[in-house]
Amino acid sequence: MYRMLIYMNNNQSRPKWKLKDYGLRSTPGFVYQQPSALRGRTDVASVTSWLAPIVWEGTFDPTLIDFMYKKQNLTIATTVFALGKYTRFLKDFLESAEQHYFVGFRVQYYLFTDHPEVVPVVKMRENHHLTVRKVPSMNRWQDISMGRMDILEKLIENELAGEADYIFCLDVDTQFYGRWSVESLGRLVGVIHPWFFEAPRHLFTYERRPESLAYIPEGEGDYYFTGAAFGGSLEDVLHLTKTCREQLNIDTANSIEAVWHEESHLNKYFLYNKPSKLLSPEYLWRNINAGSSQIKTIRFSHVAKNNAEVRPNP
Ligand code: 5GW
Ligand code: MN
Repeated sequence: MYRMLIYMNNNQSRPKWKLKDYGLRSTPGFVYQQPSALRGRTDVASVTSWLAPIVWEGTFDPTLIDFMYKKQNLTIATTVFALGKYTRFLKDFLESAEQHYFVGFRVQYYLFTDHPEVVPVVKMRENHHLTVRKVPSMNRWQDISMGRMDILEKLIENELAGEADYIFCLDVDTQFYGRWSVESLGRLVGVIHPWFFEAPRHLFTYERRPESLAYIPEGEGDYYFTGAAFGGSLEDVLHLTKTCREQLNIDTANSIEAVWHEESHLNKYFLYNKPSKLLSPEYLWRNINAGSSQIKTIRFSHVAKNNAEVRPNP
């Protein structure tokens, strides 16, 4: 009896969001272009110093990876927040996502808004679903930063187990212009910020005051990551959101606000919890009209916005 109780407890304490991982399997007879041990992109790095891939156009074969991931029957949860006047971005965000985002795979969007009545009706592909959740209005940056991490943590912890395999958290003032799909999946995924991919680390806008828990000392730092897109497995993103939320809370209690809010905390997190995959700035570009020789395709980009017009008055 005693043993049986222990057994049952152990059984119940198994992580409920365990990542499906059957490896990547191909099939005899499935033909695709031969990968090369010699040729690849030479103008960009496609691997970090801790051997995580950096995804750029030309580093993966979409035909092959789509074929292998189809066998895994995955669901990708995707969160987006649209509070106040940011609801104006929803139509282009959702319509373009339905053109380019995980086409052929199961997607469950969770949209958090204080104005559910103005959410546009967008035709969803088969296997893509949108859930709208009402949240209280928040006006201050600090509340939105904190609120996002808190809501994400609760969503993963309480609702996503068994419902999704991976999650991405995206800004809404954005649009998709090209494929964003299974090549982006990994345990912990960060996107290199489009303004800093060419910059030395001392120019990164990390938090430099030791009083903040987002503090990164001079001489440290790998990349500068955007706060506008991150993701990974439920388990890893839960740990990320929990950590960032706790550290944002402690900073607030100490009356300090990190220079770039949750983006600063995210950068601190990624420095000491190395992402297993990095997405190049193709996965969050500055603006569709901006060019750069290394960016062969723009997949997702911030759209131009007038901050004074869309942000609440402080
Ligand atoms: C943003 C800045 C100051 C005060 C409020 C906001 C705000 C952010 C808002 O009023 N409504 C809102 O939905 N957001 C969410 O936070 C959106 O999903 C938005 O994409 C995300 C990050 O804010 P952004 O896009 O203004 O930040 P940047 O650094 O991309 O310009
Ligand atoms: Mn944004």
